[in-house]
Amino acid sequence: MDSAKRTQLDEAGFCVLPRVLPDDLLDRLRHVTQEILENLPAAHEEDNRSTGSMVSVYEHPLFAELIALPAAQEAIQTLGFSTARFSSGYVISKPPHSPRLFWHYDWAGWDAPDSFTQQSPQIFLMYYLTNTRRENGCLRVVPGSHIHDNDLIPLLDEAHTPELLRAADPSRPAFSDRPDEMDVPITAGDLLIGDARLLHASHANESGERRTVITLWFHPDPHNFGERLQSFIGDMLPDPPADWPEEARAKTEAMLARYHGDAEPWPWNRHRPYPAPSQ
Ligand SMILES: O=C(O)CCC(=O)C(=O)O
Repeated sequence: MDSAKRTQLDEAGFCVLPRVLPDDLLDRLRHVTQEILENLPAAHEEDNRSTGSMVSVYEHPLFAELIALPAAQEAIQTLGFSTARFSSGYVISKPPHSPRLFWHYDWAGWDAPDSFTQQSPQIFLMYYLTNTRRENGCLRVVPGSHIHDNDLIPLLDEAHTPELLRAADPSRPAFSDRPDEMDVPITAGDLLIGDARLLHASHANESGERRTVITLWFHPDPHNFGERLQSFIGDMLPDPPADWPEEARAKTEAMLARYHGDAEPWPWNRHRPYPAPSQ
């Protein structure tokens, strides 16, 4: 086990595992994502200036390889988890000269008491397809904000509203500089693993090139979660597309965080309470 990386994930809320993505898969992902992005209607990027394009990974069967990537499961095991199960994912591409991504967290099960324990209910696996740095829109994070209250939390509105997606008002706290933030520049092929409760955002892409990331959401050792949380996660799984080749469907299905019990799911709630309830 890599206890230094695990401690970083637990305490800071993220860690980077170098060279997880094989070069040939990186090349194929660049090619397929480029094709998908070229075919999007022009209005899509205009409506999503802050995030950039957002396309489900169910758009193309190549993503089954990424979802089931053995090297990613090995990386998860080096962090001390026995397994992690998949729920969904997106191709997120910031076009050249696009504004900052707003501060947000990805978790949406805030009614579950499990949301306030050390064990993460959800992690993001981010694969950047180009090297990232401040100038082309690298990730920014507020370390520790996945478990500790942070002054920014009560200042944030609902994430992913049309106004935020269009970056209509850059003076909003969601686009602000934070005293406790840090940059997370990445080398293409590295795997960035983060807690879905972590406050994160990105710099503006001031370069003339696209900056694309594929984000996959996984749930580490979900059998340890309360049943209502397992049921909540089970409820957010889209089925692998019926028109995918059988091999890609089977690969993806085997990774899904299916829940077969009858516990009532926690409701969908994207608002993190502030301060956090005491456990
Ligand atoms: O575009 C990025 O760098 C980050 C994407 C993101 O925030 C997310 O996938 O939740």
